[in-house]
Amino acid sequence: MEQAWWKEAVVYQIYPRSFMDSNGDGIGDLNGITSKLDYLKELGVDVLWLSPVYQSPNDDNGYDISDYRAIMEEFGTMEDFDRMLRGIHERGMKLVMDLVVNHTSDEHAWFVESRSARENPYRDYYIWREGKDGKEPNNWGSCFSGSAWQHDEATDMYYLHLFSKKQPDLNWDNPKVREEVFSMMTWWCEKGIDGFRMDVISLISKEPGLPDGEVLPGESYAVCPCANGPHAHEYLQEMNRKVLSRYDLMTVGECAGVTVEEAKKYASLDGKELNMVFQFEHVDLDGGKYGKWTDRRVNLREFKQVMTSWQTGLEGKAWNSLFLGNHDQPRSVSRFGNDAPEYREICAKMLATCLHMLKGTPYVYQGEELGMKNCPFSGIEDYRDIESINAFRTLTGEGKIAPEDMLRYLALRSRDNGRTPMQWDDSVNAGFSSGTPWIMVNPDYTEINAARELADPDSVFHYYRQLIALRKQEKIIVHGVYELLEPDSESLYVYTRTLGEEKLLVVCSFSDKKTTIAIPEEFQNAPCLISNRKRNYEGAEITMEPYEAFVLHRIAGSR
Ligand code: TEU
Ligand code: CA
Repeated sequence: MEQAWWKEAVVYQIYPRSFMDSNGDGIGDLNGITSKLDYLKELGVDVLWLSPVYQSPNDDNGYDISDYRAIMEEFGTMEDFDRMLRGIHERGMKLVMDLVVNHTSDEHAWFVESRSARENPYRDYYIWREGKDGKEPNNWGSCFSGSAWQHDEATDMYYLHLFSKKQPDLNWDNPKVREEVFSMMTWWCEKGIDGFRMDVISLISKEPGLPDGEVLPGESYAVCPCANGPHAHEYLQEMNRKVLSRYDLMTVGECAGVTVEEAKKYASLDGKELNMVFQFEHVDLDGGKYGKWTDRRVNLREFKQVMTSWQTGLEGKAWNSLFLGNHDQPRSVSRFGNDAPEYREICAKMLATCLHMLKGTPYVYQGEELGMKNCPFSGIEDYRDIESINAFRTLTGEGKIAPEDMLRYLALRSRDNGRTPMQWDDSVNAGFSSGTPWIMVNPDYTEINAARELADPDSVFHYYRQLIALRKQEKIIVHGVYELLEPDSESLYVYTRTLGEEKLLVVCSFSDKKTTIAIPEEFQNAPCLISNRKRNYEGAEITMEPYEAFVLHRIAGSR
């Protein structure tokens, strides 16, 4: 079994704006992160992935970078960064930065030059096209509503932006762009960082000729057909040769639209591109006519099918990342489980068991280890995310979704749910800030907060700490081969992991009803490795409580 530190690691994602505010301006910052490193060490995570901390006008909260070699003023200084990095390394942890190079901010010096004149040397750093019959060059839509093209008066041409119009796409077909990116990456590696999470890296190679996409019924624009473009792997192999292979890094590509087949290339074990990718099939299962803006629930059988296709599809060929939440998703206990008071904690532990016992590198999103849940936003004025605000304006403005329905969908699915301040204790603003937070604090912070959970050995926090510790103790959790059991069950997710003679049986109930399961003979009376309820798991049949989860461990050589 090919070992590597990034296979055995557990990664913790920090959204710096919402993690900890050290200077009372209501915005999280680097010194705030540094003040919480001991908390993260106690949790036991190995790697910290920071959402972008570079200079940015924050049109998309840092995913619109105006200077890759400077720290966002609101987050602090480069000295603060160096202090944080030292603190991370002193505690034996590693730092992964968020690499956002499919696009820059429109305030980046390159774009300021590029838009100034058609013959400017930086013109081809971006994707400029003439309009067609007085309209945009093609029918692609932006992920943040509207067209993916913005007309620019100065040179009477359009530029491409798959996200906001303040996020112009870089032209990766231009070797100068690739060299600029590789030299910037090297600059950060020389500072001692330990890896990159690569933002929408599957979109960097656009189809030559930028052909129209398919406009779905009821839609005004086509979903851009950019994922896994003709040169994506070529450019990543070049990046690997010129930068990644020269350092001991962990790399994860955020690959919108990636399939298992494509992932075998992006995350191939031959190390020619990246270590792993984020796939999105499991978090696209509850989409509808207008994408994520629905109140549909994930169907467990479909969820199991998707997770199984990735577990078995990459086995022996590539490495999986494992996540249920991040800064773009609603809170996992609300979305995949049940955040009602009587179920929230046991459900959060069940979801953690289900994810962390799979094969791959698990990602814990800030607050997930506390069982933080969706926030009771009320009016559109509570929202901060450009995706939420644009979607509300467009979908209600075009009469596609009624405002009261859209507010319901936003409360269920907006990215803002994962961006409310981290809940440290039951003091004002959950101990996040002595100022006015940039986004509302979830009022449940008096119940759900780190201080309370650190003091409660049965808390969600301590359950995550045990799960993370087990990954270090039991090689089978990292390397065991996955196999799905009970595929047709609508309420139970049951799977095994096998390493030589050793086996795990993982049983997770996604139901709010009691459920009975027959225990395979080879696991009857096997010791319980971890469970979210204290009880005896011996015998041929187990009747489970709602959202109960347990793991039985058949140790090599036992009967
Ligand atoms: O996300 C890309 C992406 O696919 C998201 O837009 C996701 O599909 C959507 O938010 C789900 O509703 C990355 C970053 O994670 C995101 O925060 C940025 O807004 C985006 O790229 C542009 O940089
Ligand atoms: Ca601050």
